Amino acid sequence: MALEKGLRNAIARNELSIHYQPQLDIRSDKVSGAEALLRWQSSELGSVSPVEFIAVAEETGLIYSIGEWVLRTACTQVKSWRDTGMYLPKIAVNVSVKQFSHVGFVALVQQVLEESGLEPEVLELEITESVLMKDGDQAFTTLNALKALGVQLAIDDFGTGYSNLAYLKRFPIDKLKIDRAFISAEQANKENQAIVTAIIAMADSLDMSVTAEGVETKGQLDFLKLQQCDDVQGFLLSRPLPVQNAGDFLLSHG
Ligand code: G
Ligand code: G
Ligand code: NA
Repeated sequence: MALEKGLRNAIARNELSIHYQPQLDIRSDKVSGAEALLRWQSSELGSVSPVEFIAVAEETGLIYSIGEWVLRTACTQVKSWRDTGMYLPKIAVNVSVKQFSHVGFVALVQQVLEESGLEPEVLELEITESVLMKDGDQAFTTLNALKALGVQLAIDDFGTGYSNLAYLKRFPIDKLKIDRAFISAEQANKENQAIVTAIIAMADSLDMSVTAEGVETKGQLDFLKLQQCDDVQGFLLSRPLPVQNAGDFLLSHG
């Protein structure tokens, strides 16, 4: 299969890159972090969406080397930004189900933190609810080991899965990222607004912070501010940016 073959060589051929999407602390109006989003510019297939190739990487096991590359590249880049005085308090890195479940994952995170010199609290790992559902006891052990390293833990795409209050409180989670389906302008309605309000209240009672994804309009931002949402991410602030542009963004928003 062309995709798998191309993906196998993508790292060696320097075809992978990371785009950084800034996040804003609503209260202080300051940059609070960025999410690392993987990009693949294939010599044969052109630009391929992560939605497509992450699935293939999971099936083939290529996710281990690709995930390691993302973690190392993002941590090294952010350490370098911080060392040169650019303000970026946090870098969020996506972790796939398979990557998270791998026995060597915690050791890998520890190794990358040591090698890059990045302060552990600056790294935020984004996992999906399915990670918690797959094997709750294993997830519990791994999440606690990651917390012991000092990293931050976020649940991605929150609201789309099965998580409930009783279930979530068992795990050492620092943040919920509300799925952009609930924020989206096309789906602006009372039901979605009620879900957002409920998620924020729930997170607050569990001492978790909340980031809203996919914020595209001032109206959405105003609503989230009123609901006391902590952070926002979305096209209103910025699209995901190539590394050079992300650096420029940080310089002009520091
Ligand atoms: O930015 P964008 O449309 O391309 O991202 C699409 C999806 O790909 C998102 O759901 C995002 O979480 C996922 N994704 C992007 N980068 C990574 C990555 O480094 N690892 C994993 N596992 N998923 C990623
Ligand atoms: O949370 P996840 O990693 O699944 O989401 C990241 C995805 O969301 C990426 O594909 C990114 O490009 C996309 N994205 C980021 N901000 C916005 C936005 O404001 N609107 C829309 N439609 N997509 C966004
Ligand atoms: Na994500």
